[in-house]
Amino acid sequence: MEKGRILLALTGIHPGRWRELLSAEREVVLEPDGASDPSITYAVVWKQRPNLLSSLPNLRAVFSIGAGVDHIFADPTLPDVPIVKVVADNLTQYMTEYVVWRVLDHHRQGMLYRSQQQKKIWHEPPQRPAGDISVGIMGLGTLGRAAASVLLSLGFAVNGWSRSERPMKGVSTYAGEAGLVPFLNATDILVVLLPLTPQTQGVINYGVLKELRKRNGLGGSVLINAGRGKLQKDADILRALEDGTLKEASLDVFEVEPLPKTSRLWTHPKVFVTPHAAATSDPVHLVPIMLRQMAAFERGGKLENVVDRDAGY
Ligand code: NDP
Ligand code: OXD
Repeated sequence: MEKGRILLALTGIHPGRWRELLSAEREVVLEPDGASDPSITYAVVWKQRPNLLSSLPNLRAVFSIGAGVDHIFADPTLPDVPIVKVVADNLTQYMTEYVVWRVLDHHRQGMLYRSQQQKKIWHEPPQRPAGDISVGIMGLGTLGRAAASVLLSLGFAVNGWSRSERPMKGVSTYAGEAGLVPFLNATDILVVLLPLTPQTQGVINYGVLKELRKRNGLGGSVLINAGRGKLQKDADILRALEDGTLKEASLDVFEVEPLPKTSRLWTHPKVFVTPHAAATSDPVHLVPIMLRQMAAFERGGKLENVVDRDAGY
C-alpha cells in the first residue's frame, strides 16, 4: 500500500500543531481543501463537516483525535471504513487526574470550605474515611478502569457499570439495564465516563439521580460527568440539586457547549464547572500513535482501537 495523504478536519480546535506533527511523516491537506481528493487515504478529525468523508473516494480509515467518536457518527453519510479512537496513556492519565481531583474535592468538602473561606468562618466539619464512600463509575472502559484503580488505592469503595460484564479486582461490577438500579443504589458519588450513543443519550436524568444513595457519610449524593453532555439532562440536574436529590455536582460536559452564559449551572453554588477540559487531546502524545498506526496498516497490519460501529463506541 502506498504512503497515504491525510485530510485534517478539525472544528473548534486549532489545527496548527496537529498539522505540523503529522507533516513530519506525511502530506497533510487542511480542510476546507481536500474535499473529493482521490489522493487522500486517511482523515484525522474532530466534528468533521457532514458529507465530507463520503466525498473522499479512496478513504481507508478515519482517526478521531479524541476517545469519543459520537462527533464522527453525527455525519449521516459516514463511509464504511474503520474508525480509530484514541487510547493513549497520556489522555488516560489526564482523565484519571480529573476524576480523582473531583472525587477528593467532594469527599473532603471543598465546596463547604470555599464558602466558609469567603465568609471567614473557622469551622472544622467531621471527617470520614474514604472507605465509607462508594464511588460508582458508569462506563468501566479504558478511562473508567484507570480511574477506578487509583480510587481503590486511595481506599474508596468502587462500583462499576458497563454494557457487558467487566469484572475488575476490588470493584463491585454491574452490567446492563438490570444492573443499573442496584449499581445506583450502592453509589454515593456517581462518575460518568460513558460514550454518547443512542442507548446512553439522556441516561443521567432525574429518575436515575433519585436512585443514588443519599444516607451516606457525605450527607448526600454527588454527580461527576466527564463523559458527554448529551448523556445528561441539565434541567434534571438543576432540579435534583434544588430539591436535595443531589448534594453537589462537578460537570465538565453539557448538553450545549460552550455552556450558554444564561445557564444557571454557571452560578449554582453547588456546581463546579470546567469547559470540557477533563482530558485534553495533546497532539505531541497522540500524533505519533496515529502515524505508527498508519505505517503498520500500510505494511499489512491491523488498525488498533477500531470502533464497533454497531455499538457506536
Ligand atoms: P471505552 O469504550 O473504553 O469504554 C466505554 C464504557 O462504557 C465501557 O465500559 C462500555 O461497556 C460502557 N458502555 C457503553 N455503552 C453502554 C451502555 N449502553 N450501558 C452501559 N455501559 C455502556 O471508552 P473510554 O473509556 O475510552 O471513553 C469513555 C468516554 O469518555 C468517551 O466516549 C468520551 O465520550 C469521554 N471522554 C471525555 C473527555 C473529556 O475531556 N471530557 C476526554 C476523553 C473521553 P462495555 O465495557 O461493556 O463495552
Ligand atoms: C474526547 C474528548 O473524546 O476530549 O477525547 O472529549
